[in-house]
Amino acid sequence: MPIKIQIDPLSRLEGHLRLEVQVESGYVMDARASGTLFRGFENILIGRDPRDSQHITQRICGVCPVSHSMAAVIALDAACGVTVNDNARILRNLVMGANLLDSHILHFYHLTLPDFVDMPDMAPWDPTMDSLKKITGAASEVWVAHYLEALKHRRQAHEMAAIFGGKLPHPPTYVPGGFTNTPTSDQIKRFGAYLNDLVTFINSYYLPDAQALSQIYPEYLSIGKGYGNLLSFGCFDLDSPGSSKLLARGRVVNGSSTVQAVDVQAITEHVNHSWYSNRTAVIPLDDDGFTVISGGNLNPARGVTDPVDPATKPNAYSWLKAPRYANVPYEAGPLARMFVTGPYLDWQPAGISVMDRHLARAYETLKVAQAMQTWLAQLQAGQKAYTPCSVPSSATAFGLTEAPRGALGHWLQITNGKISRYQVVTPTCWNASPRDAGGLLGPIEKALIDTPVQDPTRPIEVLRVVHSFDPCLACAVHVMRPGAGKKVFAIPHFHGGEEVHAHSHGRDHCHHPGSDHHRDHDH
Ligand code: NFE
Ligand code: MG
Repeated sequence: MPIKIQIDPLSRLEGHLRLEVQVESGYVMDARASGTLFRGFENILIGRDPRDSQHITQRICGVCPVSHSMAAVIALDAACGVTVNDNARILRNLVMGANLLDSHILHFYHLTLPDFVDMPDMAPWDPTMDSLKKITGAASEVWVAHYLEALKHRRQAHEMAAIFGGKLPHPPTYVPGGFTNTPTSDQIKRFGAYLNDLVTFINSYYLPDAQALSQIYPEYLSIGKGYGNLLSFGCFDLDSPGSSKLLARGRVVNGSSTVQAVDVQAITEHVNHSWYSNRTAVIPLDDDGFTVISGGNLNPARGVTDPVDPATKPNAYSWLKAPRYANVPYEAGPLARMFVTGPYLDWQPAGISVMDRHLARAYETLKVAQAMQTWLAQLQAGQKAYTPCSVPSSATAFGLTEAPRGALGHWLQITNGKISRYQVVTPTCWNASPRDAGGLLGPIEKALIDTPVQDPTRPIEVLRVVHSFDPCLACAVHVMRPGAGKKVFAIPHFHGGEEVHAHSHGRDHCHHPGSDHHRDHDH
C-alpha cells in the first residue's frame, strides 16, 4: 500500500511549495507540486503606464528582481523600436550578473548544503531533517565554515549590484532605451574590487565544494533526471542588437547533444490542473472596450490570468499554470543553459540529475563572473547609457531572458498608451508546474518519480531532488489567499490511513500567515 507524504511548506526555497508524494516499496511512484499562493501581478499591471512594468514586475521577487527588470525592458525596447548603446547593454549585464552570482551562492551554500551536511544543532539549522547525511561530526565543520564564508560573498554580490543599480533589491535604473546611471571610474573601480574577490571565492570555494559534494554523493548523479528536456532563452547580450549572447538560446530533447531552435509561438500555458478558468474571460481594454477570450492553453501573447475559486475546480491543485513547449514539459535553469551553450559538455559528464544541476550552477557562476570582468573593462566612464525613446500608443512585444533559475519571459500589449495585457512566465512555472492538458507531469514532479526514499518519516531524498531545481514559488505565484491563519512546520504523513507528524525540517525564508494546509488530507 502506498504511503502518502505531504510536505507543506517545503522549506529552504523561496515562496511556498506544497509537495505530495506517494512512496511504494521504497520509491516515489507519484508526485504533485502545488503553488499555494496566487500571484496576480499580471492583473495589477493592466491599465498602467507601460514604463511602470519594469518597476512593478521586479516586486514579484526579491531574489531575482533584476531579471524581471531585464525582461520588461527588452519588451519595452522592442515596443519603442530602440537599440540600446554598448554602455547600457554592459550595465544591464553587470547588474543582472551580480544578482545571479548572489542567487547561485545563496542556493548552494545556504539552501542546499543543509540537505547533505549535518549542520550544528542550533538555530538557524534546527529543527532539521537529520537523516542519511554522509558529512557529519568533524567533517562537517569545514562545510559550516564555508557556509559562513559564503554569507560574506553573497553580501558582496548584493552590494556590487547596487553600485551601478542604485539599490538592491529592485534597482530603478533599467528603463526602455537603456540604463539611467552614467558610470564613473570610481564606480567601475569599486565594482571591480568586489568582482575580483568573488572570482577568487568561486574558484577556491564554490567550484571545489560542488565537485566534492558530487564525489561524496555520487548516487545523486543518477537520481532526479526527469524528462531530460531542457530549455534556455539565453541572456547577457554580447552586442547591442543581441544577436550573440554569453548564455545561448536553444533547447535539448531528452538529454540529446543536439541543440534545437526555440520558436516562441510554440509556448503555451495549460491551465487544466491550475486554479484558472479554462472557459471564457472578459478582458477590459480601457474605459469602454473589452475583449472576450478563451482562458485555456494559450500562447502568453494572448494569455489571460483569470483565477477561479479552488472549490469550483476539483481536478486543479496549483496556482501555477503549466507552461509547455509544443505541449511538452521542459526544465529550465543553469543545467539547461550549460547544455545549450556548450562548454558544459566538455567539462563534466553531461548528465541530467540532482548533482548535475548543482555542478552546472557552480560552473555557470564562474563563467558569468569571468565574463563580467571582461565587460567591466569595456565600460566607458562618463558615457551616457541612455538613448531617448518614446512608448507607442499601441504595440505588442515580448522580452525573453534568463533569471538565475532559468528561462523568463514577459509578454506585453499596449493599447491607447496603457498596458492592456501582461503575462509573466517564470522558470519556476516551467519547473514546478502541475500536470498539463495531456496529463503529463511537471518537470519537478517527473524528476521525483523513482526517487528512493529510505525513511518516509524523513524523506530527505525528496528534498534533495526538489532543491536541485532551486524553486522560487514567489516568482511563480505571489498574492496570498486569506486562510485559516495556520502555520505548519511539521511534516504530516499518512501511514496505513493514520496521520503521523514527522519532525519538522528547517526554517523557511519568510513565514506566511497560512493557507489551508490541511485541506487535502485524506484518511
Ligand atoms: Ni523568485 Fe525567479 C528566478 C524568476 S524563479 S527567483 O530565478 O523569474 O521562477
Ligand atoms: Mg545536526
